[in-house]
Amino acid sequence: MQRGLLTSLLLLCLPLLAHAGDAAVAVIQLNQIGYLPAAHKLAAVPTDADAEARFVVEDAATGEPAFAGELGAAATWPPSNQRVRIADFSALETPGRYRLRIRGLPPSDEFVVGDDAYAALAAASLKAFYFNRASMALEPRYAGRFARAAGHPDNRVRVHASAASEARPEGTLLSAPKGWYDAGDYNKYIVNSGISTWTLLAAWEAFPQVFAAQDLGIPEGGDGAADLLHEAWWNLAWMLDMQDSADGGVYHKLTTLQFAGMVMPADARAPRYVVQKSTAAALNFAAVMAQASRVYAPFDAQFPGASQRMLLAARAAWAWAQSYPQAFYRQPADVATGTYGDDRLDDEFAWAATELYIATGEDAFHDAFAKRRVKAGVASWSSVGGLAWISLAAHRERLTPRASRAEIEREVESAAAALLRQWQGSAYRLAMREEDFVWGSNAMALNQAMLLVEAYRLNGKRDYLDAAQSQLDYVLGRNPLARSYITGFGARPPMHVHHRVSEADGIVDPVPGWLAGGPNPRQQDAKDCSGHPYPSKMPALSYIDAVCSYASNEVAINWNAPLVYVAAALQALTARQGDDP
Ligand code: G3I
Ligand code: 9MR
Repeated sequence: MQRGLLTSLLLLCLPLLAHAGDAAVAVIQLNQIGYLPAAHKLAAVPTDADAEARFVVEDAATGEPAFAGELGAAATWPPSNQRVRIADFSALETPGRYRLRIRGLPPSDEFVVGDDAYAALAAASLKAFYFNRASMALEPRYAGRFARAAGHPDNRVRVHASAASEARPEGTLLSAPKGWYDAGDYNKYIVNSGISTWTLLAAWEAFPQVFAAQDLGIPEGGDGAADLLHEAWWNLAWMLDMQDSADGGVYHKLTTLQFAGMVMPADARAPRYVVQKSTAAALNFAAVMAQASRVYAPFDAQFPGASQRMLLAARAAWAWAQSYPQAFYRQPADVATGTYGDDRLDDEFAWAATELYIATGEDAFHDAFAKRRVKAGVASWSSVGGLAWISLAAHRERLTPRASRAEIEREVESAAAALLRQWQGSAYRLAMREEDFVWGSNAMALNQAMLLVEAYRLNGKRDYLDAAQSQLDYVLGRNPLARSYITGFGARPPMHVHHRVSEADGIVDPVPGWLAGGPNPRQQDAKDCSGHPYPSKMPALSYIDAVCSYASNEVAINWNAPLVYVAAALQALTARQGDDP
């Protein structure tokens, strides 16, 4: 109790100190869930605290010391302009519940070392997608206290003027139900659905054993296909309806004209529209449908005809994009919701071509990929070239001779090696640099982790896995704000995410399993957050746990997907230390 109070007081002071440019806050920062026994285990200790160099890890119940060590040298981390020292207790492998102690500081949060340290996280971060389903009531037996009425049937959606065609003039009614709400808002955007769905299916392809063992408690499943495949199908079914069968084009989004208020889905009844067909939407759609066609191929009994239908849909969207390579999304004057606009589409062309190449084995698609000359790198909704390379790496043993296995390995490894160097050179032992603190910076950390995991799967070099572990530690508490950024997980999770359901449902706790967007020094929401000023302009401190803060505290499907991936990857790979990855 006393310790809790002291820690809370220190945490309250933290933003003030940070704002004042003071470097130190006397709180030991570590992953507030814990670690797998074989994991790399680091804590960060701000230095100006009058701390000793020696640290002890003790059993949380008995206080018996389990491990002791010396802190590393102090160094400055530019994103928060703080000096920290690192405690490395990787050698502590005995399962248990622990805390870390340093004389002069309050003891750390408690954490576990255990064989299934991330099983609950991997499940909850995926269950979050179920909680964001459109067009379906969430029943208590699946949703527990987060049960809610259905919203957005989306079976009478209007064709917006920007999307009108001869066969479907403005005002035509279409049906495009299901799918996931994008984020804290209730709209559905093809571009962002693309990378989100792809990342989940890539996680399934890489770590099927983790997902096969999951029972998410969703309405579907138990039929020999992993719950992940059923969850992803909810969104794929919607995406398929976003394609105009007359020409293969794909609408950019399904949306209201304005963002809804902070109300429950069933109370958000403004008319919905499909808006402008775009090249970006067609290519994201083509990539995901091609990938899904191969993922679902062995499950034709559970998803009859789906695999074949998705491949045809992918080809049609690809063909449309060849005819309209520059149909960039332009937000119509009467539409104010998310844009997901992107005028650089080399990476989208390369990604779609790659997924079609892997699905069909047709060399023409490989040529279309190679022509775009995209590099491997950390992915985001607007930058998807790295996804092409990850897919090539995952399937490198089965490609046609047109693809160079050596080139694929070199490309992925060299992109990850840059991240590894950043991790090694960082005071906080993180790959994140100042410029990485964009809108959704926490997902940047996890997309970096994903690339590191991919390199580890190629080269088996342990550092890459350790660096990925560090990135997960960051979102779970080894950060200068000493907080977990995942709802329902860790000692100090976000409580006021910009998520309409969490705000409107009358339940104190937010819907669990969601990653908050994270620190973002551009603070684009400052005008809407006058009651909750940002504590600092420093990149890694520019965060507020306030519902007004859509630029630092929203949740989104494309941010949760790499969390699912990384939690599953560490669960699968760390447990097998010593084996070939
Ligand atoms: O274009 C510049 C780029 O040149 C520069 O390198 C970069 C550096 O920060 O900034 C770039 O633009 C940013 C853009 O994202 C691309 O990363 C904008 O400043 C930034 O405002 C923009 O933020 C996007 C935000 O919507 C506002 O449009 C986020 O990436 C995107 O995740 C977010 O998505 C929203 C949806 O629109 C609506 N639903 C919720 C969802 C999550 O907040
Ligand atoms: O709630 C909206 C959120 O989902 C979006 O990510 C964000 C940026 O597009 O916009 C939010 O809506 C805000 C709008 O942009 C400005 N006025 C306040 C709205 C939040 O209540």
